Parts: sequence; structure tokens; C-alpha cells
Amino acid sequence: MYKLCGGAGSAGMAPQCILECADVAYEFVAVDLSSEHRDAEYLAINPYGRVPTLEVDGKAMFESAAICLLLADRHPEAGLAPASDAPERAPYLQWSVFLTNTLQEYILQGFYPERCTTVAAEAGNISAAAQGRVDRAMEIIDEALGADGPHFLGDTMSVPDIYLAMLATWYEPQDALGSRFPHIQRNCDAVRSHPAIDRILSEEPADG
Ligand SMILES: N[C@@H](CCC(=O)N[C@@H](CS)C(=O)NCC(=O)O)C(=O)O
Repeated sequence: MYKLCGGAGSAGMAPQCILECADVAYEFVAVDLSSEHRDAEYLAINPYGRVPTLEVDGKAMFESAAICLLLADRHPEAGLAPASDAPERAPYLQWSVFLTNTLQEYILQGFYPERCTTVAAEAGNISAAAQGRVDRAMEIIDEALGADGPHFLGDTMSVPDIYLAMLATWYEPQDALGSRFPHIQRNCDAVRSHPAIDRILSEEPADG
């Protein structure tokens, strides 16, 4: 039995989608993201106090992409991960890491610019620069999906598609996504044709 600590609208959405696709039992624990305070019990399993955290076999792990990759490997019947010796494994890992290491990081810099500076007045500039990096990363992804879509692995949905659909919900301005990045939009539409995924990605944050 898995326990997933997450929150509507958060980086916990992708792991939750994977759990739903794998059709496995899990307990969901909502973390209050409207406050930065985390109790000692939570900090013991996730020292940065972020979400998500997954408890599996009595051990906790954090970082949403790592959680997704682990779950997809543990549940091959869900068909969300190519075999470790398949040629698709390289692009699968490449895009999964690019999404979390580059795109997600820039999006979070835009959300929390004050964490990237000790000078409060610089926050606006940091946000603007982060937005430029987000757009460049999205362009790179859009181009790749245009050449070989609708998914990162062609016709087969896998972890990075679900992860991208999550990150795309954070893109601002949301109504410009489809016109600026049509191949990303097509990818998200395909991913969200799965009802459980669409439901999770549509949930409004508790404080939103
Ligand atoms: N790279 C981390 C980022 C986690 C992260 O920053 N989560 C956000 C929610 S999307 C969070 O916990 N925010 C609350 C905070 O930073 O205080 C992951 O994907 O797990």
C-alpha cells in the first residue's frame, strides 16, 4: 500500500496520475500548501518541506519525477515505462529529467522568485527571466513533439507525457498554451483523454 502526500495543483499530481493508471491502492494525504509551515513529522520524511512525498514499503522518498519513474517501473502492466533495455529508454529518461530539472525548475523560479535572491526588489526581474527560460524549454519540447508525437515516444504514452501535462497546468498565460505550443497542447489533450488523469489535473488548489 502506498501513501502519497500531495496537494491539488501541486507536483504531487503526476505521481497520483501514475498510481491511478497503474490501478493500485494508495492512501492520499493532503498537505496544506497555503502555509510554508510543515510539522516535524513531515520534515523528517521530506526535509525541504515540499510535496510530494511517497511512502513505499515503509520508506519515504521525495522528488516527483523520481517517484513517477519508480512507480512506472514497479507497475509495468500500466505500460508507462519502456523496458530498461529498450531503445525508447534513452528518450524516456532524457525527457523525464529535462522536464523536472529544467522546465519545472524554471517554473518554480517564476513562482518563488524571492527564494532566488536576497534583494526583494530583484524578484520581478528574476520572475521575468525565469519566464523566458520556461518559454525556451517549452519551445524545445514543442519542436520534439512536433517531429515525433503526439507523445514523447510516438504513439505510446509514458511518464514524461503525464509529467508534461502536469507542468502545462502551471503555464501562464494558460489560454496561450495551445497557440504558442501546439504540439504540447496536442500531447496534453491526448494525456487528458484519460479520465482519471484529467480529473486529477483539473482539481483546484485548496487556496486557489
Ligand atoms: N522538484 C520538486 C519540487 C517540489 C515543489 O517545489 N513542490 C511545491 C508544490 S508544486 C511545494 O511543495 N511548494 C511549497 C513550498 O515550497 O513551500 C518535486 O518535483 O518534487
